[in-house]
Amino acid sequence: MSKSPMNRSVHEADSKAKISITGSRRYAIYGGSFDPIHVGHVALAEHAVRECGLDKLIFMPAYTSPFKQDRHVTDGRDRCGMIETVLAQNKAFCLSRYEVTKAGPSYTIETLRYWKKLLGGDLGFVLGFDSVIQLDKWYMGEEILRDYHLIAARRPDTDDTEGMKIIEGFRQKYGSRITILDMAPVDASSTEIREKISAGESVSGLVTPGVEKYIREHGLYMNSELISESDRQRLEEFMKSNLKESRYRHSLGVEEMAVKLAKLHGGNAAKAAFAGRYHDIAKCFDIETMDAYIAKYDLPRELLGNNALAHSKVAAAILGHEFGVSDREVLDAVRYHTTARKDMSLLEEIVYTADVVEDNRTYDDLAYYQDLAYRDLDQACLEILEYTIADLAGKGRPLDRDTAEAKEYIEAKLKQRANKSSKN
Ligand code: DGI
Ligand code: FE
Ligand code: FE
Repeated sequence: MSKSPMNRSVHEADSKAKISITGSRRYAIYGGSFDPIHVGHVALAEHAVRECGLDKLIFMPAYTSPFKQDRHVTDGRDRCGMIETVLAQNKAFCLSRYEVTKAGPSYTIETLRYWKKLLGGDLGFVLGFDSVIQLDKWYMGEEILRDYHLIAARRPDTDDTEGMKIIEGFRQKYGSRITILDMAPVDASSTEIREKISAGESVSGLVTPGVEKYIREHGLYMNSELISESDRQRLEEFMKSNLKESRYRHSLGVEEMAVKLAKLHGGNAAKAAFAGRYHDIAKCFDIETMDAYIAKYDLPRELLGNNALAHSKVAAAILGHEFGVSDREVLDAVRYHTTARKDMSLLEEIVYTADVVEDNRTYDDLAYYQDLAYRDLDQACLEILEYTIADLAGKGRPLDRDTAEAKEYIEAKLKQRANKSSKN
């Protein structure tokens, strides 16, 4: 480790990533795409800090090209945002936006050189065992092997005789300093986590609760077949800037409930999540804005001045026209979430019901309706329709034809079900 006296601060593009450097200290860089950071990353980081006596372990999320075609790309700001939620876990943890803000791919050696110069003296580099034994094939790999303290995570359950020979070779040839960290594999992978979220499955245990909350609040890793990553980001911003806090919370509540109902009743959880999350994006428009959209998208004139009925039609039009959503089922689930309609799909029933029984609702019978929705979705739909129809009548408001027809449809459906089961 360096003996040179150091006392300065490093300011990066983002002032949050300020790292104070005083005295002779041990630092290491831990690079990766962290998309998302998961419990395996955190466990390895903790282990490296402990075993190598690190004063700072710098998470260095890598730049990813926004033009990558093979899969979604998560914005560097979000990958950093997730890492920020785990920093409190260990006082040695810190985050650098050096690579993500460089707006272009970096060679590892460039990052290492930059930080070695900045921090002075010795610098560690955390990576997997499989990567270490390949290092001589990397760009400027010999320099990495010569000048940096390599911290390699090794799974204790694999045969690494060959790997250890290579490492011994590196030690002799380059004088490499390589610390092997034996680590029981933590069963988490970023790919698996992305897939689970996109399928509406839980990732608790695979990421920390803070990361889970971040992912949920930012709508990360939602079904990439429904919307491109850049459209999704714009849509999130659109939703946040157009909804009041309570309506935003309701939307996340509907998403959560729709996923739950989809799982209970065999629906598509990813579509349920998407439609649930964005069903009310037009709910808080003022009359002028709503009417402008009705005109713009040539929606029925009778919706003019009627925000209660217009907001679902306008939301579907906006999702389709402005955010490239083309999935018919999803658009219909949003379009008919207020009125329901005859021949409604399973997804439409799910979103219609979830809207009314999500956890943030406060009416007296919430528990009753939730329980009903879990047990019998058709029956829940029917009872919600009956309640709505009575409520509208009580207030002297006109009943929409779709609502009336939806009630008849569900009644017939329930009758058919009863007939079938009595025959069996
Ligand atoms: O947007 P939310 O508040 O979450 O819920 P929602 O989309 O179901 O909207 C509820 C409003 O819609 C409420 O004011 C009643 C109104 N509504 C529902 N069905 C009908 C209706 N209004 C009329 N005029 N006719 C209907 O059939
Ligand atoms: Fe609504
Ligand atoms: Fe709603």
